[in-house]
Amino acid sequence: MRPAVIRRLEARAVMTPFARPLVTGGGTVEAAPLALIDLERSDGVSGVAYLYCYTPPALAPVCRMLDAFGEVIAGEPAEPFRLERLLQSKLRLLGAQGIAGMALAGIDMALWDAAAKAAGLPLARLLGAAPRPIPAYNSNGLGLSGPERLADEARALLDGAGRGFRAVKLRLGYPTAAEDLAAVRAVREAVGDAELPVDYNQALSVAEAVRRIAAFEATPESAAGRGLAWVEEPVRADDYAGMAEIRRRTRTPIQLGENCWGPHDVARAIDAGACDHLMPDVMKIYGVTGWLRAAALAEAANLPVSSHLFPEISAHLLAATPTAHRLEYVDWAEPVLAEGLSIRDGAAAASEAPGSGIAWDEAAVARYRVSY
Ligand code: SMN
Ligand code: MG
Repeated sequence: MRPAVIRRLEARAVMTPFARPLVTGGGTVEAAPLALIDLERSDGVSGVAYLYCYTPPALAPVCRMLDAFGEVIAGEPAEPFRLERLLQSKLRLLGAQGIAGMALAGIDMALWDAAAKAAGLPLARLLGAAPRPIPAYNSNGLGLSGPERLADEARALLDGAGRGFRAVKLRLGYPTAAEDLAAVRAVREAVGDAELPVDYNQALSVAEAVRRIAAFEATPESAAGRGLAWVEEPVRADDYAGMAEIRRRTRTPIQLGENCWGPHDVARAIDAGACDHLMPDVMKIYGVTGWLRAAALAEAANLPVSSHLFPEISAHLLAATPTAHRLEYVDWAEPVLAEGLSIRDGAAAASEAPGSGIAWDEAAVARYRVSY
């Protein structure tokens, strides 16, 4: 049988509205800039994937990079490992971070989606695993919005329209430690015994992180076993020595990984003893191919692995991850998806449909499409 080759790549830009605007340190985010990828193979199978571009000005450049890479891979065998090598070689001198690394990852995800569809299998099964329930946390809110609004939002997110979450994530990094503590207290009161991870998005210095984490650890809630599930990115994401220092001086697990570019950054973080938990982002880790390699490193280091964004494909990847821990649930791509990820009793389950769990709602894509 002749191997399928790449026939065509199409990139489309959309801005999908958030059901619940997210207040971050950098302002309120109301829509997600997504680059949609359709990759057509010579055997008629098409793979799809999306990239989350974070900031609207990055959307057009990401789409243009995808178009340019589409020309590089046209006519090549549709083999993810081989094309990862090819695209990495094109980026050797530039560096495979930022827009170029994102495009490489999106192509990899679409290639794996197509491979799973060609095999008639859900991606998890193609990878040698079975779709299974992965405990999820609702990450669709709890930004830096102040204690009054947080309590109501925490209750709503935990219920998650009947999905029965047992965990929600709270963003921290207010100007003062007292405000952080008040936010944690308000949410803890609202969610009872639910699991409560917090995310600093790199806001603190090492010294300030130690002070604030020690203050959480000194609360009666913490003594009563209702401490924080983890503290995510307390300092600059690539300050692995700083993260290791915080780990030596506190007890709460340190989580990082969403800013690791490829398995090599994961290897460096592990080497530095930077974290207790790892949460690769399927985009920045270089797609399914990079995830598999990062998951192997985490297994060897005995680190629990959670996902970052991209819940649909991540449900498949976590099913195939030996130390799988938590799935981060966000609904940001759902406005353009034919179907969202299924979550029952707070656990996500990858679908049994062939592929990576992503199919476009074309009418919605037309509605939210923007030019580039
Ligand atoms: C995050 C991701 C994307 C946008 C805002 C905040 C956060 C997370 O770091 O881990 O969800
Ligand atoms: Mg984070």
